[in-house]
Amino acid sequence: MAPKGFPTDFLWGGATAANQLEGGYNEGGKGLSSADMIAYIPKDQRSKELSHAMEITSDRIEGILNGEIQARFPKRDGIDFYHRYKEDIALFAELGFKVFRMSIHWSRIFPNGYDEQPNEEGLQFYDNVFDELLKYGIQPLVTLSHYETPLGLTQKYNGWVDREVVGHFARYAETVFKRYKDKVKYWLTFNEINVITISAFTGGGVVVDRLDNKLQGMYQALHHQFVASSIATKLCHEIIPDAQIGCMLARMETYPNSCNPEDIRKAQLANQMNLFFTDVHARGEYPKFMDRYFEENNIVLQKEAGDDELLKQYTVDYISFSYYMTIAVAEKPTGEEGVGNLVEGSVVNPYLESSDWGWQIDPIGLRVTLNTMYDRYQKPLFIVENGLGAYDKVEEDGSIHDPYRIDYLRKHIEQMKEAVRDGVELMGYTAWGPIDLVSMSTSEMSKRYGFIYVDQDDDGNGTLARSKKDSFHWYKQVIASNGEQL
Ligand code: BGP
Repeated sequence: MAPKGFPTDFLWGGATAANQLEGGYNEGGKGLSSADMIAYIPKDQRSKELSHAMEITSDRIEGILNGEIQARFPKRDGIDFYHRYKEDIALFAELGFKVFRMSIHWSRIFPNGYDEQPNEEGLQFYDNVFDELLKYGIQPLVTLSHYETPLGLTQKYNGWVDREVVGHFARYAETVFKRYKDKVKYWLTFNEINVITISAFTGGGVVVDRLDNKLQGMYQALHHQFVASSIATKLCHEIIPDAQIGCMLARMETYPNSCNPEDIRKAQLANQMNLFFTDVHARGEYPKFMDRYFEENNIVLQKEAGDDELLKQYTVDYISFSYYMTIAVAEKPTGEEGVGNLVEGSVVNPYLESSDWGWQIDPIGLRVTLNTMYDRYQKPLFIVENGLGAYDKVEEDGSIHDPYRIDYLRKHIEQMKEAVRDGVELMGYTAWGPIDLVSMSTSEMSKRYGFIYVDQDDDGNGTLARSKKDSFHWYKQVIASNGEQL
């Protein structure tokens, strides 16, 4: 019989990343990371690219380091979770969270990435955070690398393009597995692993102007991350036998713009190129269709002996992904281009509404995605990011009415429930940015996702005080009713 609702052990919660949440970019012995190199570009000077972090050049890094270019830090480097984690976690507990997704900022533990010894103060900070979560019965779900490659690894090796980084990552993973083995049972290796082929700096600390062949470098860096992910999976199972470790993909379900077979084929290829990443993580081998892509783009991966066996043997326990929107493509696109130039030939889907940032809102697409992925892998799935970035208004009495956010989330959760009825094995759902945090793609504070409002503006001014939005009370009831009261 098809299940009627969510399983009783369904993991409801929220998701964050250290670099957008913590602040304290230079406190407690932390080194700089790729995330700290994101320059702040005011809205009117930005292009329509999804992210201003797309191509970070050597000059830009230099400019940030010598203070000529304004970086996100020190004013916009988070919302001060570093000092306020107790207050924030108490609010998550009030929401009824079963799980809290966060990342360990790698450069808090190994400030340069290649250091021999970890930084005790950084390790202690995460001990404190995990203890606080567990005090309320909230399970931490920890991402090892959320766009946070230590800058030292960029400077020394040009990031993940160099095989040496695999060893440094393995040491970092082993260090945190050993340290937190009694506290953390859910792990993720790389956030949105596919982003490395869109923005090599964001995903892998790779400065592309230092590469002779951009595509070759990006895919080589990716191969190193696949290998590192398998090594981390192996280590995790050895050190924490009762833990589960997964991968993470920015899922971009892509629709053909019409039933013209040319559009259908274009969409199929875009989906293959997106699912390729989870194919390697979950099936343990490169899919055949990538051979042609590599050949046509003169990409020759340098693999070491044993890599293929490693990928095959240490596949992930579950597959997680972020889901914000879908994309439509046409072989011969006309009209306005879809958001972010993420997929070549993208067009605006006339059947869908868009957020203020042009991300097309598609709850049914989430059901489609869940079914597609479960059909393909038959592994448990976990939605670890979903939400609506929106402008919020604080009323004179301090209240914040955000029915648009409730509407977005409600419709997506309804479709999740349908997918569970379709037979999809879904472990949990963590809404992105349960507390307002700094936007990844724009560095804005005003692109808000939270149930909890944070008083900080785009220039980093504000009291940082926390307050509850209407959606806070709504999500609390969703969790308490295990998704029945939407
Ligand atoms: C994902 C990232 C997150 C996050 C989210 C929302 O791609 O994993 O770090 O920020 O997108 O994006 P944005 O902050 O740009 O709205």
